[in-house]
Amino acid sequence: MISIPRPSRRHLLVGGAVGALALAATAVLPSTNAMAATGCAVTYTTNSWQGGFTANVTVKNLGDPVSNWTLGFTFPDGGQRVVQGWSATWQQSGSAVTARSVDYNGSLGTGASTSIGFNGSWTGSNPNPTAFTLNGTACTGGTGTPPPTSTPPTSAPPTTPPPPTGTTPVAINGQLRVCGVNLCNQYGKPIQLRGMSTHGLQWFANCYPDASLNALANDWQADLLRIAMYVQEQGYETNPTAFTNQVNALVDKAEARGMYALIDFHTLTPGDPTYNLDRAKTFFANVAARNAAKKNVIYEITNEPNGVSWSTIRSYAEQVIPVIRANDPDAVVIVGTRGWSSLGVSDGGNSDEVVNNPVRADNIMYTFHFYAASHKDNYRNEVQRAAARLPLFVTEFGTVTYTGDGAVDTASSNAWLDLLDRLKISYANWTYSDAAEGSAALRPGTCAAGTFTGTSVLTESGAYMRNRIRTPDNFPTS
Ligand code: IDC
Repeated sequence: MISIPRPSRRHLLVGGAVGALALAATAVLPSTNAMAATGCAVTYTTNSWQGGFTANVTVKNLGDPVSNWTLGFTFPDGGQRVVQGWSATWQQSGSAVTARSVDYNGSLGTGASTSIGFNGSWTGSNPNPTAFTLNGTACTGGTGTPPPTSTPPTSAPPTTPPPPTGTTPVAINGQLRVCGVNLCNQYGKPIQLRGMSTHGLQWFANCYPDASLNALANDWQADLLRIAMYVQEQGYETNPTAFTNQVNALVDKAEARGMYALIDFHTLTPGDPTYNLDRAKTFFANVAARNAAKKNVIYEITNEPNGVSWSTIRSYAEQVIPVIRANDPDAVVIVGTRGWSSLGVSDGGNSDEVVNNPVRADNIMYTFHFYAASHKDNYRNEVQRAAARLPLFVTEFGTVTYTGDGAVDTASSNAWLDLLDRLKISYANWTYSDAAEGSAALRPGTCAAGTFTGTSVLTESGAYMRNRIRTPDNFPTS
């Protein structure tokens, strides 16, 4: 390698990468080699379908270390739009797109790379952009000129998380985030979480002592506990502090057993989530601040909107999500959909309304619910169609009818769960409780008796679900 005299080295360090890049661009550095001293290399790959695409972008810093950065590029076709991004703050103005670094990937040492991406839409054609800038300077790729070894980067490059130290779902997968249409683990790999939902905490608090959660984590091998906190029906609205505490206690119990905790703001009647907007803001500000440091928490901001338009649900989401983000910036948030979280199907609609008018926030997923004996092929077909375009999470489903009662529909339940397994869509089954109804996993009287392990305490639905959930997860770590 030709050694390049760098008279302003001190200045370069003070100025950081922007200074270095600016100097390179104005040809202060001598020789043709200096012109090759580019600051960054970008790879941009897409997976495209009619009207939509996922873009994965890798940014490699070839200049001096940066502590925050902005990537810029221009879409070649005026019909291309960023719909939902991740791992950066995405903005689009006309055809110009910027992605600003977020906390965890803002520090990029020399030679370090980070991956970001987005889901987009297109109308005319969908060519990839070819020119990129990092902090305003063109990324011309290539190998660049590394800094002298005597001046090491001032901050370490972001590290790949070390191998897991435990075997629980949270120990392996760590902090989750949405990537493309999937839920991804700390290694950036798509995963599926399988678990159970509580029944209403106001009625079934005695179903969730330590012994019950031990059985769920160890005997059932569940990945996930959904904590169903009704807002009406003698729920949260009657005693916000007590219900908030009850939810937090269950978050801790799930965490202690390495399970994810899905905090469900269980609105049902009335179906318009904005009826509970102020309560939602108060509740989520509290639980998000209190649980911000935990890796096992996922927020479900409204259970089953009904009798209300998608635009109203979307507006609710865009008011509640910022409250969560302000307190817990990196957690996944799940947004209910029209028609009892049926993606609109139970109201005669479909997922196009969400795809065409997505919630303007990143790291979010959308809810789909079904009851296997009531909801069959037309719902399954829509889920399959939507899953290519939207990150979906089945936060609640039953093996029985939508009333929560009746017999297990084994054929439909199999068809559903096979589909969700294939698409890696996470799910929670209604309910891990001993309610006297077909959807409950535990036989009536189990919770009072206090023994939860094995199959003798299970209903038909419980035995079916335990078998499905107990099969190995094989979470990918590389
Ligand atoms: C049901 C319970 C039942 C309770 C009823 C009203 O199983 O014991 O009396 O709620 O609170 C949903 C809802 C969920 C329902 C469930 C079954 O999210 O709250 O639980 N269901 O009807 N959506 C579709 C079905």
